[in-house]
Amino acid sequence: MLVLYHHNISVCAQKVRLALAEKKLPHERRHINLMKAEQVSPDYLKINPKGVVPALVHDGQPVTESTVIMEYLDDAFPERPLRPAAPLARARMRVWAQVPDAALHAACGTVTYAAAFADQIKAANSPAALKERLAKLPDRARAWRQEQLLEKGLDAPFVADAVKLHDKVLGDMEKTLTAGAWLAGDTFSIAECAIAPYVLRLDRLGLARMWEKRPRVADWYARLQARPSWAEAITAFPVLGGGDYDDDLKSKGVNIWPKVKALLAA
Ligand SMILES: N[C@@H](CCC(=O)N[C@@H](CS)C(=O)NCC(=O)O)C(=O)O
Repeated sequence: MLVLYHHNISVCAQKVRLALAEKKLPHERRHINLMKAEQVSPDYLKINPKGVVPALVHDGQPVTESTVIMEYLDDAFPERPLRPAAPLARARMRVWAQVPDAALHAACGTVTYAAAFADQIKAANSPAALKERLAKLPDRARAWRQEQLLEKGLDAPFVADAVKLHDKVLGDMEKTLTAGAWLAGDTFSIAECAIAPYVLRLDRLGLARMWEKRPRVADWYARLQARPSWAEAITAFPVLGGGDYDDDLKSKGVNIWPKVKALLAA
């Protein structure tokens, strides 16, 4: 039996949900409320000692790290493979899959926190509760970044680099997609599952203009959204609101594009 511990709008959980949907693997899901810090509860830390989602439990055995989970699923359930068979295409897939792990994920956290989550977290916690929350995070560098973002929002010193990294990745995608329909070549792969949630996040933050002059990225994103896996893994999991994270900036009329545009130009 497969059990996925996840969160509706977590990019890393979206990666794994896309992989599960593409592979058509039946599974149970347990939602971890990140706003309520359930990810650092003693019970969850036994499953994922890093205190983050997702975690997959397969027949009682936990597997963590979204990229590792996707490859694990492909190893454990070879039907409907998500890795190209040719070694070179597979290597390219892995290079894309490690883009979030190398830096994009932290950059995405930075932009989302600065733009949306910081205010929500501050509204939901007293200063003492905030301090306690940060103290519980196992990753101290992450805790430091969150502290800065809570204090300074989009003016935190590392926000510009985070925005520029997203821009660079979009540029790399545009270039890569001249060679094939998908990031690792001619077939949909783990590379798509790994990168799509980050493009979706920019979209949800009202930053789709970052690819308005990147037609291949726009086309790739549209093709992903047309796949049945998108409905199953993404659209079926709406923003929760009501005491959980809410990244629905667009509907709230918040517009960070002018600030992001200025950061990109600086
Ligand atoms: N490298 C990990 C990163 C996991 C991660 O950072 N997950 C985020 C959600 S996307 C999380 O659980 N954050 C908890 C928090 O904000 O404290 C993976 O790929 O699984």
